[in-house]
Amino acid sequence: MALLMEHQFRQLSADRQVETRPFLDAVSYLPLFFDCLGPTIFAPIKVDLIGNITKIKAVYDTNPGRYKTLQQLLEAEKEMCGSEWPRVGATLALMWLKRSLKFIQIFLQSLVDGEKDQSNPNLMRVNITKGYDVALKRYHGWFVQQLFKAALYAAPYKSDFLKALSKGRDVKEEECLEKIRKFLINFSANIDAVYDIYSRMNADLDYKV
Ligand code: 0SG
Repeated sequence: MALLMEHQFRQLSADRQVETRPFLDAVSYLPLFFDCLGPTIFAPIKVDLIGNITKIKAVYDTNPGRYKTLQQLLEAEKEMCGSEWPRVGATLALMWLKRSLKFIQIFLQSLVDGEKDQSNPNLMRVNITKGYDVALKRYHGWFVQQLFKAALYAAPYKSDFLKALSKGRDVKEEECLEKIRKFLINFSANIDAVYDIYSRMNADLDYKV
């Protein structure tokens, strides 16, 4: 849990604008989240996530003043890229990144809500599947969906996952879940705000990979 709590997302201000720099700082620790699920098998997912973050950061670094908020960044690319937008640059990278973040959000929320397989309460398949169904499934074709189903069986036990999130320390499950609850407050608000930008700007694309 230390992993998440040490790198909290910023509380949004009243206008719900997401500032690019703090957002990038906070998401840069999230690839480690997939190490807690399984460092080897989930390495390709981590690579994909790091690729998204690197791409957004590369665009931001070209003009931090102009791209102070994520909305400004999307608006600038929309203006610059014409008909290719939104399937370009940081707009495309953030479109996929937000889906991975939504997966993490729904998965963790389901854990703290106590959703479980009553006959195997230490498994997390119910929680992981919920995250996947809500955030990603519709964007994956048959092959990737089968990969997901297979990968589900490599997911760790909840107790091992919570221990990994706590950087190897033995912590009580309820204590850990309480910290996740706190982490989710700002995390969820940031993700919801990013989804709202895509919806307002009609920037989301519905194709499958
Ligand atoms: C979901 C399957 C999990 C299986 C894990 C084990 C085996 C791994 C096998 C590899 C499959 C990994 C899944 C990756 C899928 C990616 O194809 C998609 C789409 O990726 C985007 O594609 C890129 O992220 C974009 O990068 S960008 O920064 O340059 O813009 C871009 O390349 C885009 C293509 O765009 S196009 O040119 O077509 O317009 N990525 C995802 O779906 C995110 C994956 C998150 C998975 C999270 C959770 C699963 C957890 C499982 C736990 C049991």
